[in-house]
Amino acid sequence: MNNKEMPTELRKVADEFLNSEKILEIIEIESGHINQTFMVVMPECNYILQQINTHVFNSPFGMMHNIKEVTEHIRKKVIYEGRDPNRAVLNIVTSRLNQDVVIYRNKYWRCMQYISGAKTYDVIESPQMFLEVGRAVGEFQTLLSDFHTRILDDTISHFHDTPYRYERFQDIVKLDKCNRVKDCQEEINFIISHSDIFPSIVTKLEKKIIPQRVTHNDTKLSNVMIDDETGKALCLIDLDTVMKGSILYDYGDALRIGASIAAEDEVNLDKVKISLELIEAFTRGFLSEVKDIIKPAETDALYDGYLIITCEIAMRFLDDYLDGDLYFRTTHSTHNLERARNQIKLVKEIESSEREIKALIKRVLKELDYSEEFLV
Ligand code: GN1
Ligand code: MG
Repeated sequence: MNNKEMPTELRKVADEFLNSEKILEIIEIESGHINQTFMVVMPECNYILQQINTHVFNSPFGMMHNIKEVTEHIRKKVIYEGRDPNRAVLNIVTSRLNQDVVIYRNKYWRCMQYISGAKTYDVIESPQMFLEVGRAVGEFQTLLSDFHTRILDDTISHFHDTPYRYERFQDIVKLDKCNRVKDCQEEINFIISHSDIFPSIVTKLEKKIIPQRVTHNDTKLSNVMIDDETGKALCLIDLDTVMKGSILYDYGDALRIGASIAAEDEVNLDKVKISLELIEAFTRGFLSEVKDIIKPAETDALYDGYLIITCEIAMRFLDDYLDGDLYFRTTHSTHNLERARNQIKLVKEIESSEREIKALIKRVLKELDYSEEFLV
């Protein structure tokens, strides 16, 4: 829509952050399952205007506090390293009144710079591209390894607390408020049959076998900006869920989408397959960046991260289907069920390649000269 066609609400909000006179166009971007996103096209550069979904993020100020703190920390480091802070980190645009969030008619909005000459992808195009993504996910961990988790709000509590989510899932199944259990008993049984694997990461965190870190928690491929010219991954975006967590979920979530040949809602399950070549490329990029910070107890459990997060997301899609599609944005009534089936197929693929995946992780660790304690 051009400046004249723009709804008054959008124009008013844009005007709080930018000079709306100069706006050439506002385009709605369909990507992302939670917030509503618009690209604001201006003569010099573009911006992202987002309406925050406060049903999901009930503390928008806490969320923005996390994003501000984390991006500030990364910005200082990339400047020190001589890199361009406009491309190597997400940049928040504040309002005329210097606020990170503008509230207009009870809706919460925020604005960010769009990195020009770069974009995100929904499906990976080559192993080299995925190696780059692995580097970006690993680098994010390394840049934040000296950032204290206590500074951050728990934006969504129990976000990757898989056993907690399983408890809620069982309640939703029992309630069956939309009478949909009958459509997906097989899928429900699949989740139940995998529930024994759910606690392993949170238990290790609780027992301090693995460390709590500042993690991204939503490392899906479409949250990584890739430079059009160089093909290099520039930075991670969508920092809404940055909070304390385990590196294992970040590793696994990136593979969940990036190493799958098909899109997350592909309904032809024959197409839903994992690529060992892609897993290896990502693992190489990731492990090359985290070498100085990762612990043997973490590299030992990388496979578990991949399996558990994929199962967790399958459960979350199924949960939302049973709950009447209140959480994830959907385009049709069976969308969440289709996503759940897709993710369940991925879980089966991951399980049948367990030996190969574990072997390739070891191979990469060796190739990158990780010390003996990582190789036993
Ligand atoms: C949601 O907003 P988006 O699309 O980046 C979700 C993630 C899921 C993902 C599945 C806050 O991410 O946890 O992994 O969908 N974000 C939230 O595609 O729940
Ligand atoms: Mg998100």
